[in-house]
Amino acid sequence: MTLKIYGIAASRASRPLWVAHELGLAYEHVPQPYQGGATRTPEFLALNPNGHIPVVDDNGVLVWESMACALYLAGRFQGAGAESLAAVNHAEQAEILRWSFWAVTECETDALTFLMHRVAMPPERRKPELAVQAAHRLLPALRVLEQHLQDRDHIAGERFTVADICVASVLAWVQRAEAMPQYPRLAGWLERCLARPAQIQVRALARRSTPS
Ligand SMILES: N[C@@H](CCC(=O)N[C@@H](CS)C(=O)NCC(=O)O)C(=O)O
Repeated sequence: MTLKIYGIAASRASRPLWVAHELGLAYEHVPQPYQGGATRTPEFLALNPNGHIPVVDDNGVLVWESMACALYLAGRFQGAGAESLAAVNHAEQAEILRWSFWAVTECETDALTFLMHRVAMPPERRKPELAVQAAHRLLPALRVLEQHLQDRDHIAGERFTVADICVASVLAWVQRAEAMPQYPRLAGWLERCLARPAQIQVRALARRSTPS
């Protein structure tokens, strides 16, 4: 098999994995862990010198940075019988790029802080006030997306695209934030994204890779 996706699904590797499942791609999943220095071996650093997952290896074409991996796969592959996840014109491309970059630059840091201090870290290490502050800082950005979604069901174009994956994969981390009900269009869109079969499959993979 020539397409490989490195990274356990309970990580940002879920982004390219989500694209692969939406498109029904044949790929090899290498469930590379990231804890305990696992991404700092010479072998892994040859794939990604930053020492992070995910990495996509498309027959020797190496892609790292999770959003780049998702955007690359969506542009490179068309699913059998599936509608394209990639842009079909320049206007859609502009939407896909701007919202994907928006998710990582305007939302990801605070969304991750919220996730870690509200949900993911062991309770004794959580600082609840950090989760509250991060959620508060996110409000203006969430308001921008709420307005964008007022008269549309998807982030870009008239259908589900890779932009929905890039943005939903970040905002999933704050799905349970108290402020969400203030943003009903965003909350409804996020719920629909996370209910997609491909996303459910990736979450099942993630559960298998998370020690209980
Ligand atoms: N901006 C990068 C961040 C990648 C990243 O930090 N990945 C984490 C897992 S979600 C990782 O590999 N951490 C291991 C480490 O930094 O040593 C991306 O989006 O791909």
